[in-house]
Amino acid sequence: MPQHPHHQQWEALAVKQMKGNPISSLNWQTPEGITVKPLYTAEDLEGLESIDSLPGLPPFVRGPMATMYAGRPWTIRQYAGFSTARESNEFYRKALAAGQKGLSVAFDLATHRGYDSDHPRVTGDVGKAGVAIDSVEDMKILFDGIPLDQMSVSMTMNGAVIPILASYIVAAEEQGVRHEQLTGTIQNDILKEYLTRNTFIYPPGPSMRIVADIIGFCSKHMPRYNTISISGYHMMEAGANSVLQVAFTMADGLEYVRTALRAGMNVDEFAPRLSFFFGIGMNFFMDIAMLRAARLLWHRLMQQFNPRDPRSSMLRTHCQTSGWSLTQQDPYNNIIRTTLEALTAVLGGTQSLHTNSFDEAIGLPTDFSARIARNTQIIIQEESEVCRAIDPLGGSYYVESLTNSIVQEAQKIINEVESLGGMAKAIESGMPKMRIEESAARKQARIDQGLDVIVGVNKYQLKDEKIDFEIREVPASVRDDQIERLRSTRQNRDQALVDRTLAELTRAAEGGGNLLEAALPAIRARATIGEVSDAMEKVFGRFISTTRCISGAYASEFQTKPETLEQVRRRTEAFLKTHGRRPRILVSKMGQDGHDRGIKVIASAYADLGFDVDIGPLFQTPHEAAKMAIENDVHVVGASSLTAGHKTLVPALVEELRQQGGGDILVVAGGIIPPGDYDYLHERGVKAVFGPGTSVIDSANRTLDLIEASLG
Ligand code: DCA
Repeated sequence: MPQHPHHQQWEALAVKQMKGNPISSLNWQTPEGITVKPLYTAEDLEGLESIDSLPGLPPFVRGPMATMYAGRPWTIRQYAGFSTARESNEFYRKALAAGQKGLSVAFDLATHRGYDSDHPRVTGDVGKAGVAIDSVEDMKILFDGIPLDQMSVSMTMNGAVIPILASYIVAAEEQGVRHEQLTGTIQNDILKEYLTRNTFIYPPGPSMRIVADIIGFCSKHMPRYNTISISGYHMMEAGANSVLQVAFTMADGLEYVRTALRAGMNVDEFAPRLSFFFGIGMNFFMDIAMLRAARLLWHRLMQQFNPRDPRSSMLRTHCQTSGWSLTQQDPYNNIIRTTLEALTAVLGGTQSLHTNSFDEAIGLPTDFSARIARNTQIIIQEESEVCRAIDPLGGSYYVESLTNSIVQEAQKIINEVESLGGMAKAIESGMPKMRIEESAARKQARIDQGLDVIVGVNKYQLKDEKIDFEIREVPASVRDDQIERLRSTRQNRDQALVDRTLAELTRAAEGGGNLLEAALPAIRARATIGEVSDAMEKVFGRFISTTRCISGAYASEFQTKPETLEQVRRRTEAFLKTHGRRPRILVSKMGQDGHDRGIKVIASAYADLGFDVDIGPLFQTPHEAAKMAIENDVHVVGASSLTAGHKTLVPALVEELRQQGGGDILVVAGGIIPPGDYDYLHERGVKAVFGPGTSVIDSANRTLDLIEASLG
């Protein structure tokens, strides 16, 4: 396409307005490695693939449905769950009455990891970051008064996916709902757990068999049910930029397709019910383009399997606004961030959407904050009129060009993964994890230098920060309630039947039977989630991950303010001279919380700053963390908590250190900790609490102050 006839005129004017600086100085190099120019024109559309396609038709860039929101808007589906099944059920019913359209269940971490609420490893986790479910009795209460033949229910479950999906099916049976009537989605995406989220139970091999068994059972018996939600969200939250998110998610998808094909299924039997899940961050146009690029890529990648049904290569997705982009500082700003991110998802053509509550960097959403989050979507849907025209940004020079750039960049990474033998092998090699962690460390360095602006955090900070809204707290008594109900379930069941059905499940795990099918009789007999998980663990074992740490990424991104970095390095060097060794920190995650972006960033940045850093394995108990700290002779333990376990686990760590003879080891905490809990922690011996948004440089300096003060 020839240049615009007035291009030179524009250029002359622009150069003049820039006082002679070249226009290229306005180019922006994105974290994805894409160069964004200040102006896009028709020239940029030249040769672009599928610029002329239509919605509902391959390659689906403009949306999977022909009429998109003009015909039916996306599903308002808020991810929620906390405390007991009874409390969560009440919350769901209120939300549905107030305009929510689909359900999305958040389970607590004990359930995710296949532990009953009375297990000693989960004392700090029960009912905290989601609802506690111990058996089908809890599941029935969760959906009490919610007709499962009409309501589409998404369940975020990957580890204990067999007992949870079986409990859902049995709860529906006991409502009189047949399997084929069930509609909804099970996350069932185990690969990304090894990569980022860490709520796995078994090693990768048996876990992939579970995925295939679920796809197999549901394709046959639950034709309206989405058998997997292939998720990039957690990669984004762990630090992946948009290209990494889309590339690794597509590569995961390919791995699942191949697994199902290897299990003997025909591509058109299962592929139309694969679904996706993307995280949406603050780069408005980038993530609109990311969703459009994802649809194009999936269509392209699926052609190798020769699907006949067009729906087999049609990407449908759920989106969630970014939790990581929320700030604890000046938190009402989060409403605006979430609104922008929601609009991104909508303009990108999502099928279903969760909008975060503004208080999620501080604690669990309250009724008030959940209402605002829900209404954000309702207002976009019902007041803004954006639903009227399909893919309104189709044909935009910038968005189409960006879509194409993401396709190209992501395809390169997908090719790289394929050359390693697919995503399962790539994960074994550590490549995707390293890329994501590097991207996270670089982002942190840009924020700490003020290059990436976060209002209220590294710019326009409030002098006098007051948080005066209500925060929801889940009482520790929830665990007692669960334990009581577990006792009554165990008392009132036919134990011989439970034993027999569990033994049959173990046999299915050893042999080749479908695991979901084999779990159903055990769940009907009131076997608990923990017991069903154990019946398979006997054969599969429990997976233990190793935690590695990248180095150099934080420091190498830290170019604009090298003196701040050097100042901390000088301090750690001086410390080495004075004390004969470097300041040594153990970063630890206790309980079942697998969100490890924070500790990974801290670990690699502190190492770059001259600390000796030990990283504890995931899922430590306070006893184990204290033992490791003493054995490694560290000066300080940094405990990170993102899932509301801090009031139980961090004081328990201080106490364990004292009891095991390490009372001189300091404890600091970080993560999502409501400021109202700081005093509680300080009173129990925690020396400092670093909330979200604390610069790594500041936390390192304060940690050094504390260590030096304690050593006199
Ligand atoms: N015209 C006619 N029918 C339409 C239109 C339209 N414009 N748009 C959607 N529909 C139909 C769909 O085909 C679908 O029918 P089906 O069940 O027979 O396939 C139905 O309306 C529901 O729409 P859909 O787009 O599938 O929306 P959801 O049921 O909300 O499913 C999906 C979205 C992403 C596929 C699903 O996997 C999901 O809900 N994921 C959520 C995951 C989640 O919550 N994760 C939490 C972290």
